[in-house]
Amino acid sequence: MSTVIDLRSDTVTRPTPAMRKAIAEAEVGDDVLGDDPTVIRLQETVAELLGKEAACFVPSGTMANQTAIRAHTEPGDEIIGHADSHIVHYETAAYAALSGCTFRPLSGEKGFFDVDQLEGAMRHPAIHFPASKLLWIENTHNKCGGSVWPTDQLARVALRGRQLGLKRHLDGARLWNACARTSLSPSDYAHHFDTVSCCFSKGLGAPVGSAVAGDRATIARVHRFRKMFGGTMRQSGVLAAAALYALRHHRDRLVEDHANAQRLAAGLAEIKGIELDPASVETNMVFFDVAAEVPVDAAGLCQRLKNADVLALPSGVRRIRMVCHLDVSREMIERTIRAVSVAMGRPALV
Ligand code: TLP
Repeated sequence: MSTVIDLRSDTVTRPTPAMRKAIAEAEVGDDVLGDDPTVIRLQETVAELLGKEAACFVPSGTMANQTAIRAHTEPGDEIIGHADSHIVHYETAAYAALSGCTFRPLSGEKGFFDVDQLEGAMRHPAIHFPASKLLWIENTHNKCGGSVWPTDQLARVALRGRQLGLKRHLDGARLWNACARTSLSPSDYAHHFDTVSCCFSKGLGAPVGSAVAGDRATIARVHRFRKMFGGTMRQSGVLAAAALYALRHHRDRLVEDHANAQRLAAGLAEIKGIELDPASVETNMVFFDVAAEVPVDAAGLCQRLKNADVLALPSGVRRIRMVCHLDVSREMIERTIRAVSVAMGRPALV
């Protein structure tokens, strides 16, 4: 019997038996009243890991980003970041709806930009303009390929942001993948930022949860806005226990996902009609294009793959994303390569 290979996202993982055991054994309390011991432990663990004073556990990456934006800004403020940031494409314009902010989009290969662009995007203080307030960096960068910011460039841009008086936030939904790629620690990245969001339910395999870390005063505001946005939970220690388990046991294995992504990219690149440079794959994501002359587009190819029990998501008219994670084995990668070959009308390689 063939099992479904789900490469739509690294969010699709299911808790392992050991994680479920940790969930079952979690000590809990009412976190609205601030007395869930497992949530407290998770928040302390995350703060320490990121080298920050405090952290706040939230239900999703979106809420992590949006509470951080709300904590740093006032209506009429502007966020400066890459045009393909997750908050631009996939968070329902919440920075505008919930915080009353605008977004100043910068371009740049792989989701990166440099100091001159940042300087050029700053608004002069005048009555007409929004106020430049928050520098936004995403690492790894999702829509731009799971790319990892070059460390010196990230340090340079973040430093200039501080000199220009900006608050600086890192969307670190996949910070763990960046660390696995570079061998830098989470705090090596986090110290360039005022706040960092990180996630337990993407590469790390927990069912639910993200966190925001920063200084005590800012995280107190994040706690307030989490409540306002409806994200403060009661006995959420059951979720925090899964996150703690994931942090402890699933970070080191991310290199396996990266190796699987490399193998997948190498295999797909051999298929005629697939456009993919394996060198573009830096972490757990593989993006490729279906060549213009192929008589099927991304949605059509994904449908054919679904019929073969391989799930992937279109990320453009001819672009497809596949994401490696905890529930994807090397054998599944080989099966995926064969399935794509067949779906493209090529004989399956054995
Ligand atoms: N990304 C999801 C989808 O929303 C696209 C995915 O499948 O990759 N920041 C980044 C960089 C993200 O990739 C995501 C989720 C989030 C924030 C939001 O996290 P959630 O889905 O937990 O709200």
